[in-house]
Amino acid sequence: MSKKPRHLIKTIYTADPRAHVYNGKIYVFPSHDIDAGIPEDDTGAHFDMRDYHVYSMDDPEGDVIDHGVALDIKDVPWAKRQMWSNDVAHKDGTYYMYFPAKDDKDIFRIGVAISDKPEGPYKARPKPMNGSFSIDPSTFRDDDGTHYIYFGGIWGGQLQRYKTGRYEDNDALRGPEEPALCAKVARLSDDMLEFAEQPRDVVILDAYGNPLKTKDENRRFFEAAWMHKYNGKYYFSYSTGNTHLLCYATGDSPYGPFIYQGVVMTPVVGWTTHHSILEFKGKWYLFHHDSKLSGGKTWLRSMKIVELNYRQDGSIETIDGNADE
Ligand code: FUB
Repeated sequence: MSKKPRHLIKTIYTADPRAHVYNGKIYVFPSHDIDAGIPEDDTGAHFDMRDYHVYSMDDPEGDVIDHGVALDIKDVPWAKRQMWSNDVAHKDGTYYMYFPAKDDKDIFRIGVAISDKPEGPYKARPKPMNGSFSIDPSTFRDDDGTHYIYFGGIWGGQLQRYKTGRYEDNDALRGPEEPALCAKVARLSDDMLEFAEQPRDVVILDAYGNPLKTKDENRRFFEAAWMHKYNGKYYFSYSTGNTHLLCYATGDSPYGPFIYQGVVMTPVVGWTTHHSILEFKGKWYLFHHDSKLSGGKTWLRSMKIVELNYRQDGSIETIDGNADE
């Protein structure tokens, strides 16, 4: 594969691709961007998505199959709007889709929908996960079979409303010198339907062992949490949001703490950047998105793939987010 990103789908707009290997194929679970005619604002109201498609490919260079609508908001009893970035986990022949949406109080919650096939269709549970909040759930299965869920996003993702440990209708972030808000991680219950524990902070430290500060906008977590493992190390990667970088930090446990390492991808066209990292047949790939095909419209993005390389010391070579196909 060329070192330049390639678009995966040009028929509809797709964003936030989360990729996994199931049954020897790559399955991609993106958001489905639409033009809902809602003006752009800091709460992300212009991202008014209403369903999810699932895609598969036999290999990273191959044709991309669109399996159609796997879950529609009209079939989710508790969800009112904004189906943002989702992800899927597999256990004992069942596939579990985790997805955020706003409820009737305009608060993001995370729901679960179930299928016996990765491509769906998925049947939503009647209520969101107990104690769930914010956005961008992603799943990680460790080598011992334990499943974890990572989630969270500041600004429109509402994570700041939980900064005291409980919900407050207050969107102020912490002060610039205070530790930045963290993504969250929780082990999933044996039945995969709930948190098995109170979600914990995914703490990112600088090289001196200090938590990154709120003012450190080029390095602190904003949204798009993703976990992968390489050579026995845990790699936590994420978007810095308003500084438009995909960054990563490494640690010795799925809970962290993680030490900041660097940039996975420089800014793409469009405000958001969001990704997943996948190994397939011994090579590594970054799935991501940009807004090139829509002429830069933030809310109309298209998913892409590019090869990702590690150096000898385990660091990731930074990818140019603006390279042409
Ligand atoms: O797709 C809507 C939101 O945009 C996602 O939840 C964020 O991560 C950003 O990509």
